[in-house]
Amino acid sequence: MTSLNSPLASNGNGEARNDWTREEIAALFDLPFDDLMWEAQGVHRRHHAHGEVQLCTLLSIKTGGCVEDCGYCSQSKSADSGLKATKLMDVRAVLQAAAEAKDAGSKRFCMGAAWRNPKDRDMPAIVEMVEGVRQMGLETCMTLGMLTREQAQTLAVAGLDYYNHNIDTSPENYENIISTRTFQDRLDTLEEVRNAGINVCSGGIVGLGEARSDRVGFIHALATLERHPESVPVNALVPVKGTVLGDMLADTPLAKIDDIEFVRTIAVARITMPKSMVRLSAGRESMSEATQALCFMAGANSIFTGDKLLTTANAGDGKDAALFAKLGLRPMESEEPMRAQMEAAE
Ligand code: SAM
Ligand code: DTB
Ligand code: SF4
Repeated sequence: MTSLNSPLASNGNGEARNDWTREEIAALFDLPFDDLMWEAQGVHRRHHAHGEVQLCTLLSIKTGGCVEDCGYCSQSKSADSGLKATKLMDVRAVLQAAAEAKDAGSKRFCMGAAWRNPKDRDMPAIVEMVEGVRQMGLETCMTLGMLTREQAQTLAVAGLDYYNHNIDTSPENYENIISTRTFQDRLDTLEEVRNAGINVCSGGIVGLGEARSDRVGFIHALATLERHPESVPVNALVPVKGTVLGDMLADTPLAKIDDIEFVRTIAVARITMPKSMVRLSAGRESMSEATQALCFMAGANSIFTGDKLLTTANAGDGKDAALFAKLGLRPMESEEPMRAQMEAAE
């Protein structure tokens, strides 16, 4: 078992470790729950302003009709979810939605497209969206599928702050969830994003019917990247009728991820990637306040706000405001100055 006195999360000089072994990560998952939470809280308080939660807003700028076959996704052509496919949104409509998100207190605006990869003819509109949202003083994030080197560089020049590209699950479970691309394809795009100088947002989904060892493998893959992703979204599967995994969950309700196991995953992400923002992402709508509170205690410090994620429902601003008041949480002002302060104090 991992010693609780060891400098688990850093290599002793304040740098985040990227030499985690699977055994070490499995040992964290195996800790008694209170030891795991204690350790995660300690790491969280050493590296972040505790009690502050970053608010991000999602917008689906191109919905449905996706040629990929991700087993969880309502937007895949292979799913029978009844979702109507749309074209890429008009730039002005995107900027209008961003302005509304800003008025609601959001600091990051994440734009998602149901593409395997963007076509070069889409890039001018994408660039206009990034530039326009940035001019409003919001942090920008895009998730558009796989990128070529040139596309990553175009987004970097446009000033894109973050690119979201999830590895989703362990390398060995990947082909059970998605057959139209490989785990290595994901890593290749992450490398292009990193090399272009864009901040990396990469995480995954739990509750796909995966084994604990897959959750270990998922965190291990992220925590051993040369540089940890700046943002790590952890999604709980939102079961959508007509998708392979949504239907699986409807048929076998016992396959639903246990709440405590979900909290453990957040805690292990926090400990192994101490400086990253860990986002409690999809799945909050059906999560109790108590489970969400445990996720924040385990080190989650970012959420998606608003009534809608991309195509499914989210908890909503009213519920979140009430939860923040109950828990004494505060919306984070902006991540960058906060990170600089924490690093200066280390
Ligand atoms: N097409 C792009 C891609 O796959 O990278 C961007 C959009 S995709 C919807 C972004 C991420 O949302 C996925 O990688 C997955 O982690 C998450 N996601 C999609 N559907 C979900 C669901 N039903 N429940 C939980 N997370 C989901
Ligand atoms: C991420 O990890 N989760 C977000 C964002 N990145 C793009 C998407 C969640 C989607 C949930 C299902 C839906 O609304 O379609
Ligand atoms: Fe397409 Fe992304 Fe959905 Fe996969 S997760 S089907 S790539 S939109």
